[in-house]
Amino acid sequence: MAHRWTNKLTRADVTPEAVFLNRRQILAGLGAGAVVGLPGRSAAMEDLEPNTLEEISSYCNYYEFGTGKGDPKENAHMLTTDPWTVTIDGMVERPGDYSFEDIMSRMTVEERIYRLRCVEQWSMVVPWNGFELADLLDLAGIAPEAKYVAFETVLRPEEMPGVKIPVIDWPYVEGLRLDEALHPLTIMATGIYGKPIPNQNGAPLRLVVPWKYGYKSIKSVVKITLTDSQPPTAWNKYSAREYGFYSNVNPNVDHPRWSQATERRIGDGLFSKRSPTLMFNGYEDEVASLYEGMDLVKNH
Ligand SMILES: Nc1nc2c(c(=O)[nH]1)N[C@H]1C(S)=C(S)[C@@H](COP(=O)(O)O)O[C@H]1N2
Ligand SMILES: [Mo]
Repeated sequence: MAHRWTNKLTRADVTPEAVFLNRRQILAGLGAGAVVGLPGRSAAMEDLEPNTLEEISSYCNYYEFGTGKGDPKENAHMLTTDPWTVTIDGMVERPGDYSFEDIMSRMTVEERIYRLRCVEQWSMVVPWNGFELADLLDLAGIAPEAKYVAFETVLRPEEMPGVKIPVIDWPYVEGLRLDEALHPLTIMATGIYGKPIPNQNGAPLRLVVPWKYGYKSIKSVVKITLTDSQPPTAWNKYSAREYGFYSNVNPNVDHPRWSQATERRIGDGLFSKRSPTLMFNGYEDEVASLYEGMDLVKNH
């Protein structure tokens, strides 16, 4: 397909998790000084050392299962993810209900290792398995008048104990401009470390937009609507002053209540050195052109 992009951050094959755990232990044993001296390891590569599946699936934000970081792991087993249907409607040629099996049978799943930067100043690195959102939208055929893509998470109060509390105006909704949605970095993830995505991470399929704050990556998607007007987003409805539509990772634009200049990597320990946050979460070369001429303070 024309929009195929060679991901320089991705290994060709899924490396078994055990290899990574082993490598981490070896690196920990050598100490930081020795790591820097290892041949063939650039600083950027070191930074993209994936977190363990245990870390990724234990420290989660999925408020439908509770607001504590450990709540989703505790409660998300209640979510029924099979059967699963994604409704694709609005400005498309072939609106309808697409079953998860049907989608999977038509997609090529590949691995993408992305840094996830949460607005709460933590980050982790996740080896996702997924496919480009553009390929999913191609199934339905984008109508020429479409300008935005709206997403919706499943809402099942009987399976989601967290929705009893109206933290968010449920269901959780998100939106992207069409060019952001079609960017080859934007994926629908269906797995982590080559296994089906854990429920607490958004099973059976979730959006991942690596240059935006984590909350743009909406979980357990049941509805995708192509539209010509900017869609509402869950956190913008909660507080428009704090959470804009774009939500691009930007170390120069602080959240009104805290700085976004640095981040703490999950797994490094609470007292480890914080790292500087990178513009567009390190994906500046790939995505800066989408925002040329835009005021990124106003359009935060
Ligand atoms: N439906 C839904 N999607 C969601 C959230 C949520 O509470 N509900 N939290 C978001 C936030 S704030 C972050 S940081 C990421 C976290 O993804 P992870 O838990 O898989 O790391 O999911 C995002 N997607
Ligand atoms: Mo987040």
